[in-house]
Amino acid sequence: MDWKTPDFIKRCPTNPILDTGKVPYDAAQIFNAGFARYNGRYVCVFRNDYGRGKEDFAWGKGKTNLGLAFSDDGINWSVESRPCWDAAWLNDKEIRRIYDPRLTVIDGKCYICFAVDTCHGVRGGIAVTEDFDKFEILSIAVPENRNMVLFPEKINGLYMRLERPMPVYGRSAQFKESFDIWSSKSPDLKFWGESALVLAAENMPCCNCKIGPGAPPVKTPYGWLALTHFVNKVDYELKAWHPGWNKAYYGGVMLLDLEDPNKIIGIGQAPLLVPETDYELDGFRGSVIFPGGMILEDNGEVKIYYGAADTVECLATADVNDLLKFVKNEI
Ligand code: BMA
Repeated sequence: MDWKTPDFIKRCPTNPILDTGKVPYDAAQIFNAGFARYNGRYVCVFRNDYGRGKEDFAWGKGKTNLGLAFSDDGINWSVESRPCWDAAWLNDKEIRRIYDPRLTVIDGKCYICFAVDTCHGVRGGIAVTEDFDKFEILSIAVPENRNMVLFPEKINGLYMRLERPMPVYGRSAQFKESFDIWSSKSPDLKFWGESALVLAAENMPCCNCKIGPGAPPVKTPYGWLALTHFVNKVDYELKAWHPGWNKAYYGGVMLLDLEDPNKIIGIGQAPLLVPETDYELDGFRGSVIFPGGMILEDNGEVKIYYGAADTVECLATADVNDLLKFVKNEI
């Protein structure tokens, strides 16, 4: 597969913008973060895996908490002295780990979607915070579901999320891991319904496995820009600390109808982000790009944040007009 990241995507020259070197507590991998502009600053909540690393790789030893960082420009980050959230603080024996946070600001409050590993399956949670110190959990979906992202405003009177359930029984052997992107709606961010299939994995260009939402969608006059990730399984071992790793993750982008986001009105026919640099190709799981944040600046620059190789956090930028042309296959 010789796809290439399109030329209009510019990787930040100081990538990775966040790595363990910036974290003043136990940290082995910093990745799959959520981003927002909040109260005049950029804020980032990142996944921190610790307790095992490249040298002492062993299943079962690893732990995860969520870290917090602030920035004035969205590029240079300073990490707070302590993690901001940890499943251990919830005092709930069912919940083992929270990870892969996604941030959406709605009416002045910051909402955080996160994956939850529990003793009885993987679930998708939504919490709200105003200070990144106290988090109030609003809902946690039934298993198996994760990769949730919230739209930043109500649409036709209802909140809306994209999500990625993981159905195993209903699919044929050929599509066993072909998980799709769905949506649900809610009057209050607690009760969710009207679930609908938005994009089936087999309809995602360049993908032979599963897909999922990337960053919370961003509004443009032409539709909601929504980043995705998608997976290509290969029949050889990719460079990684994880023995036998064979799934390459790419970033993709689509455009959803403003009034009815279940309707896809444009989708990039090629990957938007292809793992190409050392920090994307080598790490815990090499060849992984996992977009989790997108910020549209007033000058039309779009900041795209992504976890790379499940090890570091990176930034790429693009002009919003190029992204809009890309989803319409005009470039
Ligand atoms: C997914 C999740 C992500 C991870 C990705 C690549 O299934 O576990 O957290 O980044 O795999 O390893």
